[in-house]
Amino acid sequence: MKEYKNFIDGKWVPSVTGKTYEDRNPANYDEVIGIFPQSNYEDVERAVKAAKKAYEYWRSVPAPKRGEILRKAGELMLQRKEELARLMTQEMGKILKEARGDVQEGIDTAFYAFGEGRRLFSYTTPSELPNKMAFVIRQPIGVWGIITPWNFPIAIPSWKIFPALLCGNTVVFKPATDTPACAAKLVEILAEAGVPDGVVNLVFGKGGEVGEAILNHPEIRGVSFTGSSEVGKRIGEVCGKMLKKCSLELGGKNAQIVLKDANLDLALEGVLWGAFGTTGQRCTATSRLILEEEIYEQFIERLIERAKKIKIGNGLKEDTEMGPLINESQRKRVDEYVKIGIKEGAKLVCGGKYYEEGECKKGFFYEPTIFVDVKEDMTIFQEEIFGPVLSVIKAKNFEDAIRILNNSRYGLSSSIYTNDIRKAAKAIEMIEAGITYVNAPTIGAECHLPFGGVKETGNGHREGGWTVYDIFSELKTVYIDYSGILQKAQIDTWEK
Ligand code: UN1
Repeated sequence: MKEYKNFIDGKWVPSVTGKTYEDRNPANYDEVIGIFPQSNYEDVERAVKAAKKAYEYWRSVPAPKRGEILRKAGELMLQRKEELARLMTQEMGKILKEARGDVQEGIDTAFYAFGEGRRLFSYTTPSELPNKMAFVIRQPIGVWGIITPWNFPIAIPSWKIFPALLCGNTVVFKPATDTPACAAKLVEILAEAGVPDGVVNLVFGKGGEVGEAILNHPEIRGVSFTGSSEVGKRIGEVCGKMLKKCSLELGGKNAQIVLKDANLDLALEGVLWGAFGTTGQRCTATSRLILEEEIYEQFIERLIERAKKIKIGNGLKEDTEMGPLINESQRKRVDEYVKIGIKEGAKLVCGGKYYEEGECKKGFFYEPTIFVDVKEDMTIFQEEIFGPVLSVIKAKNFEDAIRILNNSRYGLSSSIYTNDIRKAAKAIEMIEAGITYVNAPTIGAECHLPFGGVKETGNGHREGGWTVYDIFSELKTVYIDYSGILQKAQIDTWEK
């Protein structure tokens, strides 16, 4: 069994604690993927020290050269795409096709970062005084703490770490305890691509120990986190007190609206993919379906029929359509929400229980689950479940559908199916979310567009696109006075 180590200052080193834990396959918990360190604050201390030292050199490397290293990393990821995808499926359960997509999102992000190395644009603007120049440059911030979830174990670390590095920052990376092997592979690739020692440091362990140590470390100047709103609020609080830069990507309760004029076949494919893809474990997953009343009954009937046919199993098999949940505590959590849904009076019409056929007995499988006649005050309508549970609700008309969609404390992704261009445009204007899809499901964000949400989904940042470079850089305003005399802004005029 492979025993993994932390990666600090360019070397694989054991944790000072000597404590370890087993990383297991959620589709078959008899299968151990590897043994990983359970690090503590002392490991973080070493990692920060290395990152701080490396920062002095890395910040001076020209951005296009930093970009070339990331291009190399992207090429290595491309060469090892299949190997990475298989590891991901074994480690966290998503089906192979989706795991390949996850790796592809990392590759796209690497190549996008490579291109950005020759841009990193800022702006120039005229001065109010003659013979004086004014412009803005981007500078790195320092050492970043990167804390990532297990649901996109290559894509999410990539879309944080690559832009951080491109801007000249160094990082201490704490991946989710459920997906350490993918993180190790990613860091291995970065080192192989030529990222200098100390620029990327990887520390395995729990949020309560490693995460807290990163968060509270005075030398860590920024924290980027994707995960639950609960943890995000805690991170925001500490970063606020310590005046650290902080970018948070948190929960979602994404809805798909289907209007009566929509292409219903398309809308059906969309909701199945949005709700049950990645076993519902995406921040962008569709967890609410809002149907206009005229099509309510017929759409539900077709939805149930299709959802019952979804092939559940080990994601390594090419014909599997839905893998397991990430772990037993997550499965229990999903099941508790289902029980609450029943208790509060929603009608369970599909699934709602553990799936334990054949080999699946050994994994954390759960059936695709659908509730209908859901009401807006129900817990399953309001809270993020992070599993294959879809709540269906009836809307009186278009306006009512938008109102229902906006009745949420989250606002990440959203979708509307309609062929009425006026309604589509109005929906784009009125929906409170960071992302709106028209005639496409709530999932499927691309790396070169801003990604993030409103309300309790985040703190106003957008990862992806060039907006992520705003997160990982600081602006410096530069004035060059070549008049040879003392010129006073706001006081002198240009007239002689
Ligand atoms: C997430 O769920 O945390 O749009 C990220 C999507 C993916 C990214 C999801 N490209 O669903």
